[in-house]
Amino acid sequence: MAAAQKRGVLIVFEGLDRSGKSTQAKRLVESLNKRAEGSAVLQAFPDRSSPIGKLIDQYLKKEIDLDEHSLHLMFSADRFLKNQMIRENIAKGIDVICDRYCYSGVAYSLAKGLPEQWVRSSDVGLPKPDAVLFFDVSPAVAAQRGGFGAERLETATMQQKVAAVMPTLRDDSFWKTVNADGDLDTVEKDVFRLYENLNREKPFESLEKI
Ligand code: NYM
Ligand code: MG
Repeated sequence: MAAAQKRGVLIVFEGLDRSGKSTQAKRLVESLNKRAEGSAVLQAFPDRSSPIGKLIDQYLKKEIDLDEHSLHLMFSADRFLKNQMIRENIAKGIDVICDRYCYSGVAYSLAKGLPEQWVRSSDVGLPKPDAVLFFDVSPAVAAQRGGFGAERLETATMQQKVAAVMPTLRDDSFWKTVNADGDLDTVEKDVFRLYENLNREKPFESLEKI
């Protein structure tokens, strides 16, 4: 009898801007696909190409204004549009790597002062990550990596607020800290070590709370 196929894993990269999470999420997917073609997919949130993501993109580029509550729900809805895709891939044994997830959603909205319980509720039911890799970058190193972008929310004040909130969302049962101050190759190796240690035997779950 053939061995039962192992499920894929859901890995989320979270952290502040310029912590290197997008670069490393891309590197992990590339290296997994080099080892076995089609074994991993990358999903950035917001997905700026989806109908909802296009509106979010316009907001971030300051082309349109949006009510903050609506915006929060749009970020959540953008993730739920990928709910089925994530679950199908995991069931097929394909790893899904996300560049940001609901923790960015909650952290940015709490940083803006939206009501906590309300903010934390709209992503309940999403696929639960097997691991959240929190990219911990020191302010000094982040500053060396270049200035802020021109998008909305990319300000020092907002980054400080998000930096204060993000660690409060931490759940040690599945969050892992990545020292993001290192050079690209060192961080890549650290990420890969964490990847290799993930447990594919335990059943895939949905988020019951955030
Ligand atoms: N952002 C991202 C939110 O405010 N809420 C969310 O749910 C998510 C996923 O959008 N400033 C913010 C964080 C970033 C911006 O930037 C998306 P990028 O560079 O595409 O990751
Ligand atoms: Mg960014």
